[in-house]
Amino acid sequence: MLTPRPSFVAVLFVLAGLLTFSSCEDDAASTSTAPAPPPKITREVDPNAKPVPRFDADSAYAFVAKQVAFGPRVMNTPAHDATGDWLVAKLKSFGAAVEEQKFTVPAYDGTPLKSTNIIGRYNPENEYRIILAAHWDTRHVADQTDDPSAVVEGADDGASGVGVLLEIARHLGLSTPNIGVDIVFFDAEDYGQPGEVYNQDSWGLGSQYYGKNLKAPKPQYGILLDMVGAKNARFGREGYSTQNAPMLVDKVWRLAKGLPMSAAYFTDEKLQPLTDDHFFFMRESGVPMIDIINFSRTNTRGFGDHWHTGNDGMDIIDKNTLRAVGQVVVAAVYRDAAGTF
Ligand code: AHN
Ligand code: ZN
Repeated sequence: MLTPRPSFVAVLFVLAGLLTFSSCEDDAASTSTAPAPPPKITREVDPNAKPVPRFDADSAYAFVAKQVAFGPRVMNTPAHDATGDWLVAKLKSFGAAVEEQKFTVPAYDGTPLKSTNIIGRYNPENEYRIILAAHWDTRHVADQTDDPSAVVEGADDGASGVGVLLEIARHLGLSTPNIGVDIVFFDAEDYGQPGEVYNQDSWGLGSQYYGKNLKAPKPQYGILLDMVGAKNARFGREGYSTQNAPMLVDKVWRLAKGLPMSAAYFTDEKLQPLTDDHFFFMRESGVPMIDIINFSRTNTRGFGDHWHTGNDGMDIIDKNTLRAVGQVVVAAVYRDAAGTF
């Protein structure tokens, strides 16, 4: 099929391709590999940009405690649904345009999971946007402990990331930066199959659904927060993040190292790829997303002793950890809006 000069037909194909790319956001089906990322939009320095707010860790802590007080946010339970209603109301009160993306997906065991991704959008029409995400559901089994009576409260695993993002949403409402920001609470992340077989796709059902159904204007990149509240947490550089968005990881970690409240928490430890919502969101949408997640080889059990046990309650949450993460993320958002990220 190679010709010395481009044939008329080849030129037509190129033109058709250009037209397709300029007029149609939904080109995912045309490729067998990952869908194309959104077109890069160049950033300019804005001397009148809003200053970076001071992240209030007391406020974030209260948002975490409130979620935990509802009880475990396990799929298909009243506590889950009541928490969802509260999250929607909070995002609305912080001035976001709120969408409840409802869907039902079968779990690994066939259970239909009534799921809701909760999205709060700022500047919903803005072409340049970013996504900040965390999962809001709680694991249904404490499968990392032998104690049969253990219940996962999910203070760190779930509520911490949502609490940090609610505090960021509060600031976005008070002083909205000049970029689009999508705050997304993924549902049905933590209903993955327990036991010996590793069923990767049984995890992250909400992020899989959100990525598959992502509409324009698509975000340029994303930041996922998962388990960002435990005392002495450490955030290494997670494998899928580094593979897919090395520059973004560098920027965020460099930013963290310049902030006194954050520096010690963000390490240069290279982590293995971890199955989490960012992996599924990237796979389905083609939009790069990094994961800020408490994982280290120096933790006794990777994610920490409390992970998927009966010990994931408020007593392991430390405001200093919430602040360490929250201040980095809020700075990334406002600096990006200022053209200085
Ligand atoms: C797995 O355990 C396969 N991935 C970790 C993702 C996760 C679970 N995050 C919170 N809970
Ligand atoms: Zn979990």
